[in-house]
Amino acid sequence: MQYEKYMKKCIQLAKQGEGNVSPNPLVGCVVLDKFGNEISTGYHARYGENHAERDALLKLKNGEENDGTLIVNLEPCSHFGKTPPCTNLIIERGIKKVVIGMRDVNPKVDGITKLKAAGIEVIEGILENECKTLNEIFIKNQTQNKPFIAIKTATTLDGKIATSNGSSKWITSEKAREEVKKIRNRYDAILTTSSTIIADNPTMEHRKKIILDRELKTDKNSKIYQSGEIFVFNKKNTPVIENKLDLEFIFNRAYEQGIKSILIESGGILNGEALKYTDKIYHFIAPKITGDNSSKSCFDFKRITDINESLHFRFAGVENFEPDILLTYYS
Ligand code: AOF
Ligand code: ZN
Repeated sequence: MQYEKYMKKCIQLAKQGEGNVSPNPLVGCVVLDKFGNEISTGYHARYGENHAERDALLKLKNGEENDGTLIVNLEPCSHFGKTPPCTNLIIERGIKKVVIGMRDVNPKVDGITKLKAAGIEVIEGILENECKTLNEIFIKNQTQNKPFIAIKTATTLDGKIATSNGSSKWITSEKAREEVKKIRNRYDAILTTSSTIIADNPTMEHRKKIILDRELKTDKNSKIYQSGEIFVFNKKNTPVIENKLDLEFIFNRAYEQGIKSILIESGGILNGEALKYTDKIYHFIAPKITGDNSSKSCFDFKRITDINESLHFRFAGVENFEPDILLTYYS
């Protein structure tokens, strides 16, 4: 289909907003003139700033968009939020056709009806699955009022994240670790535990860091505390259930504080506990084997005796970061 290549471009443009638009969605836009020539592009760059459609249209000053087509990965908004409705500007500028990737899940938005009422042709559902994946965080937030939770782990072929004495640097290669930085940027906060801080003293460069430290055992001089905004959960400010900090409470509290997505980067015990809240798993695998039964596993939570009782996940993709791979799963 002729519009797919432009929708792909919208998705690419939208990704330029990663790390800056939360809690808003990632949105990109392409404008074609009445002959089908691309005349402008735009994207939502930062929370509170222009939406993608407005960004693309305001770059045009001579009316060349008149009778043109606007392609956008999300249904244009029709409400007054931080910015005025995009539908109004689209109508004012004489756009004839609007091509949309997915409908907006925000109940305040009903742009399609408004556009159609103004006589604009609307085509929906172009690369809809890709558009939904792009905004999986926004969709979960809007439909469930909960943060999107992901786990990142990096293991050997035998599923180990460290040897029995805790040695873990480095399992994966430089290339894979560079990718981890990109993944982190898509999330509002990273989350780790006192055990990981004490064992590895990681920096985990990020804007926001959630630290689970039940007994307040971590040294405030640890590298993780030296940058970013820090949120510490401990037994004084968090309910404890069976000797563990209540994860649901932590996720809800984080959400109230504007953290709409969390990337967990910790050990097998927390990973195991967090699984039931987890939406997505990023699993890097290095072609190495520790061969030691007492090495630490990436998900360490219960002993299953019947293989049919294993938890099941939905395969989402595999990428090559030679010599390592990244497997992605949804729960
Ligand atoms: C965006 N960027 O490019 C589009 C959005 O408070 P506001 O005015 O920024 O409105 C946010 C809502 O607008 C958002 O929840 C979504 O439903 C809709 N569309 N949002 O941030 C965009 N097109
Ligand atoms: Zn808008």
